[in-house]
Amino acid sequence: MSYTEEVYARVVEKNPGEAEFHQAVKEVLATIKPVIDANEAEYRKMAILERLVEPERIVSFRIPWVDDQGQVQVNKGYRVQFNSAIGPYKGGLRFHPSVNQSILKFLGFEQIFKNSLTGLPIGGGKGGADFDPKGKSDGEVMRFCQSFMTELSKYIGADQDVPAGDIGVGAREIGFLYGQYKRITGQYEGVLTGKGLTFGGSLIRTQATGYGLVYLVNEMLEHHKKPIQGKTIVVSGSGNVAIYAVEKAHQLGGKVVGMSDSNGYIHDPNGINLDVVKEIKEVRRGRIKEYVEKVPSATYTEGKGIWSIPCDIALPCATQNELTLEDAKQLKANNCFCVAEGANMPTTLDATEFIQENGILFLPGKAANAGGVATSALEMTQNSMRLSWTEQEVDEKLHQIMKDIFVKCDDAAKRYGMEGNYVAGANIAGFEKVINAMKAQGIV
Ligand code: NDP
Ligand code: 2IT
Repeated sequence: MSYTEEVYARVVEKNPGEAEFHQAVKEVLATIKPVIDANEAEYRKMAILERLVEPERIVSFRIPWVDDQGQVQVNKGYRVQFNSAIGPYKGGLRFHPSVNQSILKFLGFEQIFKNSLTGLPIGGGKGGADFDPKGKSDGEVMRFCQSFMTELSKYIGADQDVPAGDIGVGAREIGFLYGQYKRITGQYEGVLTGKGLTFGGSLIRTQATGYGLVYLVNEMLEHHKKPIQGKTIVVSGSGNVAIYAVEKAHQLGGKVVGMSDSNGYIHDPNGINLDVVKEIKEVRRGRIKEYVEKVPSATYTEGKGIWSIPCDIALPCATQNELTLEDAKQLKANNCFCVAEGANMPTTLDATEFIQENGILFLPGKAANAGGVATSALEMTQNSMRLSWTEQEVDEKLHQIMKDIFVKCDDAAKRYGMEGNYVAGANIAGFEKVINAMKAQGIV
């Protein structure tokens, strides 16, 4: 058995039941194998891979809070501090009923390589809770966030671990979390990113993941001489990442015809009216099906199936494993030529394989959604300098970072004879920097 296969087998054995974590490790180890094989004796002796797949620390904790009826509720919270070789732990917090240790470990593991690719000094981490913000009052969300932060505050800090948003954690939650951190510690510091603009947030952070995704898609398509203008696009989800992916796609001349939420999807052949989506989702926290009440040209379908809408470009921006092999076959049958992951690991492994084998251009989430965390790192920089850059400055920096990420992925793939395989390129380029830093810092 090769070193990568041995380590993968051990990960499965030592982390039973953690299917998402196994999946993320499997993909990375399979694609960095040529790098490992070239340095096998040294890496084995230093147990490089064994250290890479083991989080530096995981904390899990009880979160008691009182709901609007006076009933005490208890949730479970976590922070996975995966790897600090290149900077303080950095990564989002997810509040969703499905949250468990496996999901947060997969997300934390992915974050190591993503953050490395940004070129900025940030390590990998992720956290969250099995709390469902849906249907909760603002008061309930605030009390939950305060209880969550009361415990989490012991483990984070501006130079230690800097959380941000993810599914179910947006500006409202970050505000409540920040207020409680400040109250407990007395520190007005850049300990969270995605903050409001009046208390240390960065312009463009809200838009950054979606914008960055489309910047990278555009970069790749220009490289392959297939401009985004006039292309039909489907974007799953209708949260933070999806909304700003649609906005940037429209600005660059694409036409988005489908969006979704966990209940179903809309198809609007005239092109999605994003103002209507924003009003439903950002203002009223409503459901995507309400779109058809405002826009008669659109149809709503309950359940899964968004990938059956014919498109040139598919941008999964909702959640892990939402695009399956069957979906990939459907996309291929409809002549889709590009899939780029706005979400983390939205494409199953067999679907990714099918997509790549069938000549569909594919950008993995580690590269494609890195604009969010990159802009978070720019927020950290501004907080440390105690100043705020303009919208244009941040947007230009984001755009340049995404261009650089494309070059890194493209170069790394070429170096190992896998031109056009951006999954391998992203994993190898991300891995090389982290390993270099780990080796230099001794056995830690
Ligand atoms: P939001 O909470 O803003 O939106 C999530 C969207 O995905 C909603 O439309 C939601 O529908 C849908 N969704 C969530 N879970 C499921 C599910 N199990 N099945 C079907 N649909 C689902 O989150 P974000 O937009 O921030 O995050 C989306 C993805 O992007 C995640 O994978 C996240 O990890 C990733 N990401 C986010 C970044 C960020 O900066 N926010 C940065 C990089 C990656 P519903 O409302 O019905 O639940
Ligand atoms: O998955 C991700 O990269 C995020 N949710 C954003 C993390 C961050 O620290 O901005």
